[in-house]
Amino acid sequence: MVSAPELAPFSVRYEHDASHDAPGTLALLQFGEADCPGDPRALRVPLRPLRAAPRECWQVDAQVHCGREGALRWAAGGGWLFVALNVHEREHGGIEGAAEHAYSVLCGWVAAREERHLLRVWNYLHAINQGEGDQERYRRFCVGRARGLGTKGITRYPAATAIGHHDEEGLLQVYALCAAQPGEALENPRQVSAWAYPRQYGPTPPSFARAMKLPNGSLAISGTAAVVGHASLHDRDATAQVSETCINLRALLAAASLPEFDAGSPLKVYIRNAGDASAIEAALATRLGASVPRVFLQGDICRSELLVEIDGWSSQPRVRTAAGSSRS
Ligand code: 3EB
Repeated sequence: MVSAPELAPFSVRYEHDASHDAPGTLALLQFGEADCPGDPRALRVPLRPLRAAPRECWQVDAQVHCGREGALRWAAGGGWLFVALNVHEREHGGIEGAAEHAYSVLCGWVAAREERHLLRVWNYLHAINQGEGDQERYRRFCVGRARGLGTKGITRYPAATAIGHHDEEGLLQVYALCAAQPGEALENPRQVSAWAYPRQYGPTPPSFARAMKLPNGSLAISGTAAVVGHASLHDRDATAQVSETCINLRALLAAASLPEFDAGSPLKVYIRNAGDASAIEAALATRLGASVPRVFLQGDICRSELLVEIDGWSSQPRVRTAAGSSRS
């Protein structure tokens, strides 16, 4: 038997003037900026920042190789892999076909690599809430995603985010973090697992875990909203949804035995209505330490009654003290 390879240190941070050619850069996510066609690691994310937005840098302490294969772009180093794909719905008969295609290409490609464990995925699709009932585009996306994941034999779901963008019509962007060692999927004790949602939310439940403990001990946190059990709470009340979301996030940190968010916990805050941004920013300021890095992006949440969603990272502190984990 071949033993699992050692992984190099991996970290995520926000930085305003980050460059894709800094040593060890695995990915550089640029929110709403002009495309950067030169380097496969510099990915334009089709979401509009609502405040001055830094870039999100994924960094490894290792040499990085990168390239493209068809529509797919990738970078790998130290046992970690960034992979991304933009798919156009018109080439796949709609969002369901586009999602199936994106996942089957991505999973097929990843399965052949040393970094074959799909840990964390982001999905940005156009007009996510358009369509009624089971025809709603998010629900069709879920059907196609499950089919794309299923055909390649994935049974352990990655952590994920699925958000609606207002950029190019028909553009589906999927990007992911993979590694040469598996992670540990975690569920939220306050929430029904998404893959076990009842039928009322669509024909195929969403294929994601609430969080993924990465092989380095950090936590990749899925998009988290004001969902308790399987119900959305606080209809049309953005401030109350922020509070509920923060309670959900804390429950997830506790389940992972991680302390409070701190400077090593960059968060992305997706806001449906730009007009709610100030209220959401203020509500968050009372619930998160000032050192917690956050970006505010305009994004539609997959249920139309939800106004805000948060995803992010929480890194394992290097030295753990009793005091460090006892704040509540
Ligand atoms: C929820 O709790 C909110 O379909 O990949 C959050 C994170 C949500 C990921 C996905 C959906 C997804 O159901 C929505």
